[in-house]
This record gives sequence, C-alpha cells and structure tokens, in this order.
Amino acid sequence: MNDSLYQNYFSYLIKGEKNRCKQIVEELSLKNTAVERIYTDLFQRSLYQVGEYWELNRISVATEHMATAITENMMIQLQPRLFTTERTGKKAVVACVANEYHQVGAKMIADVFEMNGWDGYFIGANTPTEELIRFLETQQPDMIGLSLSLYFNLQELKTALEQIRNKLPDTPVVVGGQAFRWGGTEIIQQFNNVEYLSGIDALQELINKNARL
Ligand code: B12
Repeated sequence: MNDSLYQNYFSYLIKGEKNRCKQIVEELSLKNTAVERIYTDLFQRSLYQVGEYWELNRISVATEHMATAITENMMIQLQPRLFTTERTGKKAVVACVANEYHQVGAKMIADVFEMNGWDGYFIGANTPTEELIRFLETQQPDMIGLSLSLYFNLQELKTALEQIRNKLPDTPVVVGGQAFRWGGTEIIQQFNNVEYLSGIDALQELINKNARL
C-alpha cells in the first residue's frame, strides 16, 4: 500500500475525521484492494501506531478509543465483501479469552474465515471460559480461534485450552495476538493440535492447506 495514503489515513484517524477515512477505504475497495491488505496494511498498522503514540503520550486515551471505534466502523464498511465466496459449510468460533478486551484482531480473524466461505462466529472480548466452552459444545466448530493481547492473561488462555481439550479433544485450535510478540508460545506447545499463528496471512495459508487436504 502506498505510504502517503497510509500517512493521510493515520492523520485523519487520530483527528477523528472519519469521513476522510471512509473515503480512503472506499477508494481502495473500488480499486479491488484485497480486504486482507486493507485490514493489515491500513487498519492494523494504524492501530499499532496509535498504541505507540499513546505510550509516548502523544495522544490521549480518549483519542485512542476514538481511533479504535473509527476502525471498527471502517471494518463494517467492508462487510459486504466478506460474503461473496461460496460457502464451505465449515464453522469457526473466534473468541478473546477472559479479561481480554482487545477485540479488533480477533474480529479480523473471524472475517478471514468468512472470506474463505466458513461461518465465522465471533464472540467478542472478555469471554468467560465456562460460557465459551458451553458455546463450543453447542456449535461443534471445525476450528477454534483464541485471541490474547496481554501476556498477563496467559493463565486465562491455559485454563481455556485445558477445558477445550477436555470437552473437545480433537478440534483444532489456533491462537494469536500480541501477547506472543516476543515469544511465550511454549505454553501452547503443551497442548495437542493447538497452533500459534501470527496473523491474517498465516491463517490464510492454514485455510488453504486445509482445503487441499
Ligand atoms: C485499542 C487498544 C485498546 C482498547 C481495545 C478496544 C477494542 N475494541 O478492541 C482498550 C482501551 C480496551 C485497551 C485496553 C488496554 N490496553 Co490496549 N491497546 C489498544 C491498541 C492501541 C490497538 C489494539 C488493536 O486493535 N490492534 C490492531 C489489531 C488488528 O492487531 P492485533 O490485535 O495484533 O491482531 C492481529 C494479530 O495479533 C493476530 N491475532 C490477534 N488475535 C488473534 C487470534 C487468532 C486466533 C489468530 C490466529 C491471530 C490473532 O491477527 C490480527 C490481524 O493480523 C494496542 C496497540 C497495538 N500495538 O495494537 C494497545 C495495547 C495492545 N494495549 C496495551 C495495554 C497495556 C492495555 C491495558 C493494560 C492498558 C491499561 N493500563 O488499562 C488495557 C488492558 C485491557 C484488557 N484487560 O484487555 C498494550 C499491550 C502490551 C502487551 N502486549 O502487554 C498495547 C500493545 C499498547 C502499548 N503499546 O503498550 N487497549
């Protein structure tokens, strides 16, 4: 993606100029830019930069909240493009573990499943483990996605994985999020059929591989 386009988008985003943001997203969409690229190279990149600005006190918490809300709106603009693929009949459930409020990345992951013809059930932030398990037992998905942005929520992930393996021993689980930016995936390796994926492109590869099997 063109860097000056990104810089324009970012400056509109932190100024709250959502109509300008929307215009950029619409133009990219008209040019048939893949949704995965818009998600990663525009939305994810700009939210990471928002995080850096926030850490450096260059923007307020309120501005960070506003930028996240605008991004979630921009993702909704792209929703019609998610459902054009032929449905495969496969199901994925994507959730953030308990105490995890960062939901944008997990929603993107659920959308990637949709774009590949799967039903992507996104059950959002801070999902209590027992509720997650109950939902999984009812839905019996073909794949489960768990999101974790904060390292200090690792115990919540471990509890969720233990209970999933107890009730759904064979369902493949994919785990991702920034908690693993600097490692920490050892905990995942203790579980059978649980894999860490860094993001959208890695998930796309896995879905392609599954489709070929
Ligand atoms: C927005 C935001 C919030 C919002 C979230 C609102 C919402 N609706 O989601 C709110 C205000 C709630 C928030 C709160 C906090 N936040 Co915050 N937040 C952010 C921010 C700015 C953007 C997050 C985001 O959406 N990123 C964009 C998405 C698309 O990226 P992503 O999550 O990485 O997702 C991609 C991959 O990781 C992966 N992935 C993610 N999930 C999954 C799942 C699966 C199954 C797979 C396969 C892949 C996958 O694929 C995605 C797409 O490529 C980040 C900055 C940053 N670097 O991201 C900080 C950040 C994540 N927050 C941080 C912190 C510290 C906090 C707080 C502790 C702050 C505080 N003191 O209160 C709280 C904790 C709240 C909680 N208990 O969860 C730190 C985390 C540092 C760390 N890793 O330990 C960051 C990095 C900011 C920073 N620079 O310090 N935050």
